[in-house]
Amino acid sequence: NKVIDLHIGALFPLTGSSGWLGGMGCQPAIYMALNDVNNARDLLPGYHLVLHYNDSKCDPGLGATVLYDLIYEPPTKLLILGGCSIVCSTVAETAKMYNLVVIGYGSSSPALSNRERFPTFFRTHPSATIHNPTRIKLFNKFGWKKIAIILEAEEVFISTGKDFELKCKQAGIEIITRVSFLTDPQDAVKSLARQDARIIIGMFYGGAARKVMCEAYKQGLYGKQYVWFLIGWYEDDWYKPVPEINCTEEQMLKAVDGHLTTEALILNRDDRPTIAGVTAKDWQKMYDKQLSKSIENYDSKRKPEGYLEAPLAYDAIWAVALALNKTLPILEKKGMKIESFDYETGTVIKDTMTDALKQTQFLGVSGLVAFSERGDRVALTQIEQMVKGKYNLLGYYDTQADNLTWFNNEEWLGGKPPNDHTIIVERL
Ligand code: ABU
Repeated sequence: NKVIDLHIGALFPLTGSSGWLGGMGCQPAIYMALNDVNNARDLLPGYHLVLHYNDSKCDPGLGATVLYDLIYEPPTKLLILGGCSIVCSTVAETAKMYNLVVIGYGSSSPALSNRERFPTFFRTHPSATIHNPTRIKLFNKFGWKKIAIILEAEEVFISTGKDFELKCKQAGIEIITRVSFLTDPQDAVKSLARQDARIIIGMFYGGAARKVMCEAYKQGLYGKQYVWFLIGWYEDDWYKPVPEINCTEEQMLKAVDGHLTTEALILNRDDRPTIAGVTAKDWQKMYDKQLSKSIENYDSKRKPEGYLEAPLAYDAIWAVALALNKTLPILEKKGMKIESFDYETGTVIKDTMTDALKQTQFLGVSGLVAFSERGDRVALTQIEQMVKGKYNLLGYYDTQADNLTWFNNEEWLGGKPPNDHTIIVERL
């Protein structure tokens, strides 16, 4: 029997100088998954998934061009995979007009949970709101009541910041200032210094993080009186200066010393076999091997961006394959075939696919994959601290059970956690 190709379009943020360039780590995981689903005997019998992709550089403008090329260059794509949030928003808003379902493997923006704006969008990546209860748990643990926020003016961080402020208000925590910047954080960091900010939440992409922390060094916002909370999905050596950063490695190391990070735990933690047929730990070993084959001169000590999110990318393909598999008999009953999908008249196929995705549930390498009405994943968060350029694990937080597992590994430059404001000691 003839095997029919089903075509999937993908945008990978592979190169560029800003945003999240996680395509490097996620693309090999997606090819692993394609290989596995195409070889799974009972899945999509008679069909073969084929990927067509291009580099979005995590740039929304370029992302739109890549999307139009994927749409208008034959063959017709059945759905689209998207990476970073700022590209995914553009892609998901446009794709719905072509009856295209979009699956985000690397998009954390809470704004993407808006079903009215993004009715055909699903993601395996947890929403960035997942960090906020963890941050508040830590403020309470260390007695911090006055918090400052600095964010890159992108929807992903603005919407995470809004959720954070709301949760702080509910917890009786004061936001003493919220500053944002487009490209140059100099004025925003100055403003933090003027407001006597001590506990500072930073929400930005890795490239901007380098600029902010270099500026923090210049303005003296580092050391024993300050605690920075940053996002945990940057590469381990993200703080190392690049040509556009005007700080030395030594200065950057001083600025980032002691900062805390929060991040969703993305690899399944128990020893049950996952959809990959192996435990998540074994899958990780297979993925590590795949990386050394896919990336030229791969240095296993220097993980590519997107390494952390690779399980989400792998599971995204399985979610697609399982959902498509579910649509086949439904479409058959209606006298339709999935390969007859086209952008103008594809409403029934698109609706059948979105319904199938909503019902799709499986144990992926990233844990339980299920798409709630709002499309969000639930996950544990992990808290780390950078000491002398290396991240140490401090603990885990389970938001749903309100359970903080803490290893007492934190190190404070002043021997104890700093105060959240200047304490004025009056002399008699
Ligand atoms: N963990 C990567 C998230 C990147 C993004 O939301 O754009």
